[in-house]
This record gives sequence, C-alpha cells and structure tokens, in this order.
Amino acid sequence: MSKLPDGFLWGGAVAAHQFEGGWQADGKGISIADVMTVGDNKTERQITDGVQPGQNYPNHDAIDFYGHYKADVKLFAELGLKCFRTSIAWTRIFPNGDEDEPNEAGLQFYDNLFDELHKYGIEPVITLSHFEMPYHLVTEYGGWRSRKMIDFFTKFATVVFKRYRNKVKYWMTFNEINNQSGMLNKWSLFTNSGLLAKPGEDIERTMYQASHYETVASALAVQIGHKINPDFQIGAMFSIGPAYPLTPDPRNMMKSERAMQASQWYADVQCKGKYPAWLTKYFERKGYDLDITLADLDVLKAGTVDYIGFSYYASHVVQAVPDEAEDYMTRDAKTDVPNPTLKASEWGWMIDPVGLRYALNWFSDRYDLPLFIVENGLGAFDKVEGGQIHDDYRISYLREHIKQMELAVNVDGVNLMGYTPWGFIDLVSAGTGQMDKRYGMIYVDKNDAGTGTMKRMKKDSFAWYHKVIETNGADL
Ligand code: BGP
Repeated sequence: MSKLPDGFLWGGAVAAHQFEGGWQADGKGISIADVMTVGDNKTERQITDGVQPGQNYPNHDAIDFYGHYKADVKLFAELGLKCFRTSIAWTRIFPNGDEDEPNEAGLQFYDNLFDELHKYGIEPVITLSHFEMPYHLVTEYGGWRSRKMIDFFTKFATVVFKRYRNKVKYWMTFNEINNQSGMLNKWSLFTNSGLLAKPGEDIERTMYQASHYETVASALAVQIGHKINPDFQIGAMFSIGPAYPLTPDPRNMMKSERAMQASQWYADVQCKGKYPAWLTKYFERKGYDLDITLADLDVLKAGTVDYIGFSYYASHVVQAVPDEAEDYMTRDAKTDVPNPTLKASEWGWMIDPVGLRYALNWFSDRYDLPLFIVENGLGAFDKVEGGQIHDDYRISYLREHIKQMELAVNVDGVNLMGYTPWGFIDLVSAGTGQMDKRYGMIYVDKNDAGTGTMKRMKKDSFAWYHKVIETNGADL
C-alpha cells in the first residue's frame, strides 16, 4: 500500500473528562460528566441530581492524567504521535460557566500541557466542548435550551483562543454535535446539550432549538478564532455511522437516505452555512416555530468551518416498516436491524472497515473540505497475562480501517489531514462509564469498581502503531 501525504497527522484522541481526573483540582467546577454514574453492557449510566454520596462516578478520578501528564506525554512521544487530540475542560476555565473572569489555575494547566507536547514536537488538536459543559449551566439555565448559552460559550472560546493563539492551531467546536438528532435519547441530549426533559415537553423540538443555538455559537467561534489568529484551522466534529438499506427495496433506500439526513444535517449548517430544505420543511410540518433569527442565518453563513473532523466506529442497517410514515422518519427497534454480513464488537457495534471508506467519500463528495478522522477504534475487554497484553483483535481492527482509509486517499482522492484513534490510552467510556471497555494501546491499571494502581503498560498494539506511524502507513 502506498504512503500517505507528508505531514499526515498521525495521532491519538482522548477527551478531558474521560481521562484527566482531578475533578475538583485547582478550582475546577462540576461538569455534566461529573454527575454520571457507571453502567455496563445492559444498564445505562444514571444522571444524578448533582453529585450524590455513595455513587460511583468514574470521571472524578478517571486515569488521573492531571497528576501524570508529564510521564504520559513522554510515553505518547515514545509511541511516535505527531498530534494529540484532547478537549479543554470548560469547568477548569469557567467553573460554573457564567463567571466574569476565568480561573487562572485552569488556564495554566493547559499552558503546561501544550508546552510539554511541543517539547516533543506533538501538535495539540483541541475540542472546545466534548460532553463536559458546566453542570451549573444545566441547573441554572436549562442547558442549551437557553440562548444565553451562546454568550457563555463564545466567551469561553475567546479566552482560550487568545491564551493559546501561539500554542494551538487545530480546533474543533462541539464533539459529535449530531448525536442528539441521530439518537434522540436521554444520554445524547444530556451530553450534547445539557438537556433534561421536563414533564410533557416535546423534547425533539427542544433538541432542534438547542442545536440551533449550538451551531450559531460554533459559527461565531469560527469567526472570533480567525480574527485572533488567521492561521487557526477550526473544524466541526460529527459522528458518522453509515445507514445502509437492508435490501434493494426502494423504500429501504429512502429510509437509508432519511436516516443519514436526520443524523448529518449539522454538516449542511456548519459547512455550507444553511439548513437543508427537508429540515426547514420538517419544522414547518411539525409546527416548530423555533427561535431562528435572520441575524442568526447570517452568522451561520459567515462562520463555516475549515475542515470536517469525524468519528467512525461502526455502520448500521435500516429498513422501512410496513406502516412507515410518508416522511420515512419512524425510528424504532423494527427500523434498525443487525447487518447479517458483519461481526459485532462485544458491545454490539458492527465492525465495518469499508464503512470508513464510505464515510470519507460521503463527506468529501458533499462538502469538498479537508477531512480529519479524529476517532476510530475497538472497545474490548483486555487480559493482562504475565505483565503483557496481547491485543491482536485491536491491531486487526485498526489495520483494516487504516487500509480502507488509505484506499480513500490514494484511489478516491479524498483530502485527509490525519488519523487519531480513539482512547489510545485506556480511559472511561463515555457511553457506559466503564473503565474495562478499553480502546488503548497503553493499558491503565484501573477497573470499573474504581480500584487499581493506575500503572501504565504497553499493549502489543503500542509497538505496532509506532511502526505504522514511522512508515507513514506503509507497514501495516
Ligand atoms: C464517541 C465519543 C467519545 C468516546 C467514543 C467511544 O461517542 O466522542 O467520547 O467515548 O465515542 O464511545 P464509548 O466510550 O461509549 O465506547
């Protein structure tokens, strides 16, 4: 297989709340991740009313990167990373989210981290909001249902853009902003937008309103960032799981198209600066009289992103049901079915390397922007045997996905900036809160019960990925 372009950003990805720990260190406030408990393959994480005694909150200590960052960054350099994707915990900078002045100790932590990364020539790639808004903004303002959030977010963005204007070049505004529309469940509404449904509320309407405010805030951040440093590259970040039609029945094809529209419309707003026609019509048909002003629409136009960051883990299969509504928007257990041609992970995620090539082509064709795969990987239970972790299943997953990524670049002509596998150092799962759902090439001795030495160990995938980076993707 041929190589990737020079300067290709090989890296690894994490998010502040899933690995930093130090949940109250140096003035940090409580984030939405700090009030979520541990679930597993069957039970959901609970969202508690503030931090309650006697609960297991895995994000509080996570893997204590806050206390280990120097040794950890040294290990990242040894792995050979060219870039490192993480997020800035909003609550370290504005503990409650609505203060006038930022918390200097929080700003200093990221100065230290970015200096440490640059010491080894590792480029930081920073998400502004990755499932970790201040919890106070939920209790006080109802999360993103409030327009006031635009000011809180842009203030946070302005402070960090200015502070790190010479230390960070690559930014993303909201992590997987589209989960809420694609899933419309309790978890995605809370992690994306800090939304807790009120009795009798049409939560779908609220989700669209919150999403609108977020895209406006993102577009403003893009404009502010470019003024602070014209060299900034500011991207959007979407999750994509292609929705294939179960059979060639044209109704299933229509269903597949609609499922993609329902989860990917944010790309139209953030990359083209306008709402797609089907969605404007949908608001009209549903009688959703949303607070979308003409000034907002100008902001969206003027604040389109520089690149598309996206996560890809799995694909899906959909089918129309016999009583499918005319708009093909029914979503239930009967419309989402397993793929008979693929195997699933232990969490039921369909393993589909070709789906990554499909996703790359899908974004490239529609938006003609540089792409960045900022999450991809296999969650699995690892076994430590005689101090070693033989994770050949993870190597095989990554190898097959990288092969498809290279085909997309070298055969399909996709403009790809980089690849940062998710959770390359073990961390807390966002969906389940588990530690034992592991993605890493670096093992961390900590388990679901919250116990362990926190010792870091190299898995077999560590040496493998090092070689991949060293050969720029030629030796897989
Ligand atoms: C994405 C998130 C990440 C990450 C990943 C894996 O949704 O952006 O934060 O956690 O998925 O998901 P999980 O942790 O649920 O296995």
